[in-house]
Amino acid sequence: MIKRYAFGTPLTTGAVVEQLPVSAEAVPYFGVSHDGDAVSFTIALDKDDMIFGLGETLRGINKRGHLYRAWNMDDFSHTENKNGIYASHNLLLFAGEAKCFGVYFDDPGEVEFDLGYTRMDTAVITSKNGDLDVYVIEEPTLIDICRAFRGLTGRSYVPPKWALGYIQSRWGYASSADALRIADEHRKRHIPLDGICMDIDYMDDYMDFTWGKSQIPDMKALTDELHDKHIRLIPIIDAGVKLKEGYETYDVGHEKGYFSKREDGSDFVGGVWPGPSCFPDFLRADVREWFGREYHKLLSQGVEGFWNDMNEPALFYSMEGLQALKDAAKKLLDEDAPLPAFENLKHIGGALANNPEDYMRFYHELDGKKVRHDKVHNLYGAHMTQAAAEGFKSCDPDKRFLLFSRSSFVGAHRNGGVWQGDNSSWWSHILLNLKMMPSLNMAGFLYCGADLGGFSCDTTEDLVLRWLQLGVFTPLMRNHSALHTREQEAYRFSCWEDMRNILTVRYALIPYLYSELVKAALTDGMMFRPLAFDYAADPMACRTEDQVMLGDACMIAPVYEQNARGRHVYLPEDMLLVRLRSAADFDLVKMSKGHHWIDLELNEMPLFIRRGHAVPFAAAAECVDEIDATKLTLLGWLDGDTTLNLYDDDGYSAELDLANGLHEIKVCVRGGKAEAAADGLTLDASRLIIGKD
Ligand code: MIG
Repeated sequence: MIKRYAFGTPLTTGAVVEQLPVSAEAVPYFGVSHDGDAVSFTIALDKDDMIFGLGETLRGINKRGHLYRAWNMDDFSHTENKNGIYASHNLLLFAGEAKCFGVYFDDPGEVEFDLGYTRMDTAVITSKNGDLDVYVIEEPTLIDICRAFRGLTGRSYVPPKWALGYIQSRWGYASSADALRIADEHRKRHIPLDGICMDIDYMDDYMDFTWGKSQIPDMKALTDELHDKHIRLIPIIDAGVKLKEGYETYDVGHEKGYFSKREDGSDFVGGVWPGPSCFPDFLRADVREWFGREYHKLLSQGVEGFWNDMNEPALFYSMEGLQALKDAAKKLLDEDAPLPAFENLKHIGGALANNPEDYMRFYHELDGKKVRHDKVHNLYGAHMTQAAAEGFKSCDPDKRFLLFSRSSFVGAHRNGGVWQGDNSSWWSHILLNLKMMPSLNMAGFLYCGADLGGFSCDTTEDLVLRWLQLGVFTPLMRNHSALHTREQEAYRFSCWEDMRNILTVRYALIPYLYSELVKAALTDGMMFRPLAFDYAADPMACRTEDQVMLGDACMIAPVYEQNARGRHVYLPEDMLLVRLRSAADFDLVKMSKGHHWIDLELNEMPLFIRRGHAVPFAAAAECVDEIDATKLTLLGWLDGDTTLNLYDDDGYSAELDLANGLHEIKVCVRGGKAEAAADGLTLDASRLIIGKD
């Protein structure tokens, strides 16, 4: 059951698809207090209460004990002290002896979540503007709460099936030659690959929807050539549009008044990669329609997927900020006492990017009214995602396209996926990647993943290999790194064959992963779940955060420490350990509920299958197109008969509907023999362990 409570004058955020009447009662669970415009919601916490949610944020799955802030921000250093990163997913789930409910704060502006930070026994959520809807969700279990939340906010985006393949990316890939070389280096070693991302340097002078003709003389020829190799090109699009007369996107945007404006009606100009740039007012439907159609310029060249970046929006500087910096520099040059002037210059320089004051310098139009940017700041990226998705639809309504964004808000999960932004090549960030997956799923984002191998800093071979062993399970499986860092394509390393072998596991699992992704979308379910969601009565499971549930049948527990040759796992029930070296090389170990040490050499990764469940495994393939989903091996530890439902379709039709293209294959196992209720499917049950012992 969901109830809506309104405070101030709520703005339309686009998060919710079902309009509920406003309840006349007082909001339950929370004490409400006002301070100027701000409104706070306070709740006492019992000693063992847990708090889940907040989607894409740092730190643990259980969010209790820290201060978080919904304020989308381009932050490339994901350290423990940070209160927020690129997204605002204002959903909380309270779980404890006397609590089991969810609450969603539908507020497009700044919201602070003090979750037992100021006082360990109290949570206080504060909306700075005080204009918001609060939805309280009461259901018997945490999974049901998330399901009800998705009923409220709409069905999750599902990418084309090829987007579950391995994607290679790097800041610096700029030309046809780069893309073809990457393709070739993978193909010649039989390292699987389905996509190559192009970063900002492919553009002509960082102008969206253009490409440098010297780097890419013929875009269509490039996408065709890659397509023949079953590889897709995935270009980046940034939020800022270069201010340059004669550049079509700018000229049209300027003439039609599509850019966000200052108080005086002139275009707001901020500095990003292209230099002085304008920012489309994505909150307006006509602007989204126009910007969405701009994507056709690349779609018509054979592009089928994009990543949208810098859409918090990131601002390197404003014209005012730049002027202040210049003045401070001049002062330093002119003055005799360099120290204070230098400190001042440093301070101004440090505050130049993403400065809160700059977000008060421009306006949007929302519901026909002028709103200052900071009041709706967290919507910008989500509305850019919507613009792109609408553009894909206006190009080809029958086709699914790949889209993932850096910034997001609840609602964007209907139109695209997200990547987890600029992580670092640190071991702790494998764990961060893992912990963020279920939290993102709670908020509705199913297609997600982190930069495998780490974005900033120089990586190491073993870090890439261990990280790929987690990436095998994340729907977005992309190796990405920053300019000037150590190159980290799989083929660069002495252990590249181990990396290739691990990638074969991914392709073997794609029928299962795709099926679970589709199932989660169709049933408003979660593909990744904290153990606390599945084993709420098991206190050990509730406190385990370095293992997560994956789909109906599996649990994953990656190694995330350098030089470790295994790890501790807690099994909340009997499970089959599949210790994998490749799609064809693995061993099966029956394990009982409880604590275990699992040996895992550097080239080995674990997958746990719940007793009584089976997982389909395909033969190794080098691209998604070549996966043979008609011949599946079943892995599992079965006591008796079991049934598994596999969802499949052509992988690119827009219709995601059981009555239309999508089909469910029922696989029944009876007395060790597998039968499929589908023509042309061959099942090999020789890897099933049947028996009660
Ligand atoms: O200011 O396009 O998160 O993935 O490689 C950095 C360059 C801009 C940030 C993205 C990152 C991308 C980078 N971008």
